[in-house]
This record gives sequence, structure tokens and C-alpha cells, in this order.
Amino acid sequence: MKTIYSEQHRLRDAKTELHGGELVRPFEKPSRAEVVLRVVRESGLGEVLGPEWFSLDPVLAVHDADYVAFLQIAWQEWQDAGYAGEVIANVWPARRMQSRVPRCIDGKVGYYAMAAETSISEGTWAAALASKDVALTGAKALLKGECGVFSLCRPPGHHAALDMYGGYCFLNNAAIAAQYLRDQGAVRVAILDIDFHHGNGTQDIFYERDDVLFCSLHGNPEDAFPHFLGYADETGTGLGAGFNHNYPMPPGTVFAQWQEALVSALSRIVNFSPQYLVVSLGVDAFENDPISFFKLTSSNFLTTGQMIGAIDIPTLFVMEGGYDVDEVGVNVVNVLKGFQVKTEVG
Ligand code: Q9C
Ligand code: ZN
Repeated sequence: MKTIYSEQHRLRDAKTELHGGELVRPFEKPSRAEVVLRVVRESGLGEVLGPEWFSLDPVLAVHDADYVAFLQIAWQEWQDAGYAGEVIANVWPARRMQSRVPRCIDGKVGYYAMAAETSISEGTWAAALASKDVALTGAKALLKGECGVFSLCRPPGHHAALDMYGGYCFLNNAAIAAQYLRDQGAVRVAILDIDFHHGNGTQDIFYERDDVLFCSLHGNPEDAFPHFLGYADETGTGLGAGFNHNYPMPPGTVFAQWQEALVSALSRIVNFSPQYLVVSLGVDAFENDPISFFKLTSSNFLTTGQMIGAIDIPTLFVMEGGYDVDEVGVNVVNVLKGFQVKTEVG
């Protein structure tokens, strides 16, 4: 399997994350991608290729133009305001307030942020652009006939909505790739999100559509970030009714229970008969993940890959979360190896 990787991810190296009332070194840090790349190489998974450059058009196909313009200028406007720290939201259009876009940077940050843990730092926009190129290059390889491709995206994307960033995400790489596959001729695309956290951004982007099926396995929002989306009764609206499926699970969930949800999600995907599958591949469901509460083991990720491979749909794996830096590489590569075993054996 080919891996698409860009070292531009290193430009996303924020100094601060708001965590427990303190500013700490972010969990989502450059070493995550370096470790995944190292294990990809050591395991002989396949070639590692750089991304092609894509214009903003595929980004604007899923994100609002005003949001994209904001991401582009946020760091500069924050500097111009004379602030010493990184860009962090501290005010929101909360219940019964207006949702007009303010003029000043403090107001705009609150308007476009869905959470405050994610600081915008110097280089964040450049890294986000490269990350979407990594996803799109992977999608293009699928169109050319690959049956499985790994886009080693960083920063991750699945929390980024139509017009919101947060949860370490700025551009929704999986959504951008899925939409690109649609625009290049695929009639139906499915997205399977196995990151520990609900893919609120991806759900938001496709919620009213019947051409992109979204299935997400995640921590129950009553207990887990993003807290305000990801319930089982969110099943899509309008044309999209019945094309969104959430599998929220409680603290301590082990593989037996998680696997039941995966079986159900995969069966919905098979029934949908998509031309392509995009997997939002977070491995933060791992038992030792520092910010999550599921109990999957490294070998469970191998089984997960085999199960995804067994439905035999051309698949783009897009890197999302996973914060146990020591094991993130093994866990990701186990999913990819498991997928390959199945496809090679047939
Ligand atoms: N300070 C992804 O896995 N909450 N994002 C952090 C610890 C935000 C996770 C709680 C978690 C975002 C892509
Ligand atoms: Zn996550």
C-alpha cells in the first residue's frame, strides 16, 4: 500500500493547548506523524510518496469561503492586535445570541472556533494546506486504480465543520477527499470514522446528503469530546435522512462491543454500495491513549483492518487522532496491514 506524506506537517507545532485550565504542550504534536512514518517504513508497507499540489477549489467544495479566508489571515490579524500568545478563542455565540460575524479578530475567532483547546499558531495554515494535499493525492491514487492508500495527514481534520475549526482540526481532509472522489465521477462514497472522537465536522458537512454515507464509532458525547454532537439519534436530515449513523459507546468499552458497532457500520456501508470508502483513521480508541477511554489493544487494530478489507471496497485511509506517541505507529500500521492481508488473500 502506498503512503502519502509531506514533511510540511512540521509547520503545525503549536506551543499551547488549553487543558484543565492550563496551557500545556499540545497532544497533537509533530512527533506523532514522524513515528507513524517510521513504522510505515520499518514494516515495509509500501512506497512513501510526496503529495501533489491542489488548488483551494476542493477545499471550497466543502468549507465556506469566509471560513477559509479567516483561517488564512487569523495568525496575522492576531499578531497585528499585539497579542503575545497563540490564537485562542474565549467568547462564543452562545444560546440566544447573534450569529453575525464580528469585525475584530477576537470576535471572529470565537465565531469560527468550536472549541478552545486548539490554538492557531504560526505555520498552522500552511500545514493544513499540505495536509489536504496529502488527502487529495491519496484520493487521486484511488481514482487511478489503487485498492488501498494511506494519507498520513497532519493536522487531522474530522472535527473541522463547514465553517468551524477545533479538536486539533482546521480543514476536513476526509470530507475534502470524499467530495473530490464525488466530483471526479464516483456516484456514492462512504466515510467510516473509527477515531475515538465523534467526527462532528464530517457529519456536519454531509448531514443533508444521500450521496455520502457517514458512519462514526466514538465515545458517548455525554462523556467525550466534542460533547455536543454524536448521539445515536442523529441520522441525517432532508435528502440525507438515513445516511448518517452514530455508534456512541461508554467509558471502558472493549473490542467485543466496539467490534459489534463496526460490524453494523460495515454492513450499512456494504448495503450503500459505494464506489469508494474513506476511513477516518484515528487510533485513539487504544487502551493507553492519554485523552480517551476505550480499551482497544494493538492486535485489535489488526482485526479492524482485516474487517475493513473484507468488504472489498477501494479504500482511502486518512490519518486522524491517536496520542500515545509510543504506540501510534504500530496501531496505525496494524490497521493498514490487516486491510492488506484480506485484500491480498482475496
Ligand atoms: N485536553 C482528534 O482526535 N479535547 N481530536 C482535548 C484534552 C479535544 C481530538 C481534551 C480532543 C480532540 C482528531
Ligand atoms: Zn480523536
